[in-house]
Amino acid sequence: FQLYEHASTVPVKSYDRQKWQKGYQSLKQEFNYWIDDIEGEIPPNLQGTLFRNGPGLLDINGQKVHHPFDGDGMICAFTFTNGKAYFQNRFVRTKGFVEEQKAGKILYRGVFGTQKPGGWLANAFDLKVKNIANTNVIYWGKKLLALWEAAEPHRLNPNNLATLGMEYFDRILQPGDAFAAHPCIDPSCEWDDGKPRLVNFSIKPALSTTITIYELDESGKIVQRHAHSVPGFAFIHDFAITPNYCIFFQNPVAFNPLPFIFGWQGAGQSIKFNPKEPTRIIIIPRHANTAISEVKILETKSGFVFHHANAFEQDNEIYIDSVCYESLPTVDPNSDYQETDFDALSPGQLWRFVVNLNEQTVRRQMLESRCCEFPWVHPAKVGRSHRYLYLGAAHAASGNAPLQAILKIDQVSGERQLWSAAPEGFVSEPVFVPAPDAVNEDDGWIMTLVYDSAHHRSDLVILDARNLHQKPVARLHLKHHVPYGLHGNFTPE
Ligand code: 3ON
Ligand code: FE
Repeated sequence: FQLYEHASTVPVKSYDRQKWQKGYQSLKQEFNYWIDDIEGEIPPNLQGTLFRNGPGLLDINGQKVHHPFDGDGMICAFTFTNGKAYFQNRFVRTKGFVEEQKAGKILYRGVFGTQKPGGWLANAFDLKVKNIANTNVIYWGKKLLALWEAAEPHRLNPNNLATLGMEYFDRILQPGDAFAAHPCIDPSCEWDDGKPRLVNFSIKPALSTTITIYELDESGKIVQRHAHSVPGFAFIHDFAITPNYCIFFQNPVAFNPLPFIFGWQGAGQSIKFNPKEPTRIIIIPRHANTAISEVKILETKSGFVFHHANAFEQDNEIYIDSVCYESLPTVDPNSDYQETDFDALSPGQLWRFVVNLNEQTVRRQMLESRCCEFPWVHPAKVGRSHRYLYLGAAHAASGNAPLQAILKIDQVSGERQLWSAAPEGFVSEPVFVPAPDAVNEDDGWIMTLVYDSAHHRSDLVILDARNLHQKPVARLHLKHHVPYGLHGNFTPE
């Protein structure tokens, strides 16, 4: 009996690393077809398209990229009409993609350590960047835009995903300018008669960093742009908005450009996280004509933050919910990402920060200790207080592990719901799609692309967001796998 009890306390892994690895094979083919292998039923009132982006190529003609974040962007589109779904995937025809496919070899260094063949001498002093358009995709102002934070957006045809060229928004962006991969849509901008606006930023890091904010109206026109300089180097992947503010977390990092310049490693690998230093919370007013128009910078301890779930203003304070890591490991030039030792890394955990601008203080509190990433809220709650949060999460309640489950957090009742695809399934970002006749905040669906390692194929899983404990509303089996991706958005049009 004792033996049995002992055995049951030995943690059993919910995943097998070799099975997880297979989700990082390139998908070289481009498809378009009606999905005919469906479990459950696609809700007939679900109309629109889910676009999502991510690295589609993890190698160039057999030469591996050093990290998935260096992989060429491939867009997937799932179009829903009258209970049926059409699938398409297509690579963004970036300049680098086209050149490398023609050459059959790596021609560009990647930010996360991909090197041209030939050792450091072949890479030294080559500081060109390849705009890989792999991080997000969004339909705004009748334009479908593929985003990568270090360069310009690519514009795509929303019907067949063909690449139309680079987007400069009536020349407000200049060649070489960046446009981040994490726009926020303010559902109702009080400075624009309550119409929605897309708010995004760009980062130009140096000894001090320039943060530029862009606001685009419904027609896709940039109607506001303002730039601010903040002290120190900054690597900022995401931000959050409220009706009055843009909020950035400046993670404590140091950047040493020499190993990058001399060809030893990528620029992203030359960033070192310094856990002893505080995180700076940068608060930039969205509207210059507000009473409080100056930039405020406060300090806290946060570890490293990639993604924010949401922010809102309440009782003269600003609330920000973010996924934080205790430390950020540098991508080692000699390591293989497919050999990741999950147990050796710190998990992402959800924290709430409360900023009091009058008192210049920051309070913080952990909301969820389970390993999680890719937070989402109802699109109408962006910048407003939300009740529900959806995240990709680990199957197990503690420890660091690949994302195999979808977690719903009810911030009013404290209830948690978990839908798990373990042991064979690995999930991606949960996109929340409001139901057309919605009354409550969770009336809608969660869509997530799940890699099924048992069949080496991916499924689009549609969950009823009101109750993740029910079996999925529908499970759409693709004819092939889709490599683990990054971000996307649903558009009802
Ligand atoms: O000076 C430079 C400033 C800058 C903007 C430094 C720099 C070259 C590193 C840089 C470029 C940054 C880029 C291109 C960042 C790209 C990030 C990216 C493609 C993805 C980030 C994803 C983040 C997360 C947390 C993903 C998690 C995924 C999972 C848990 C599951 O697979
Ligand atoms: Fe991101």
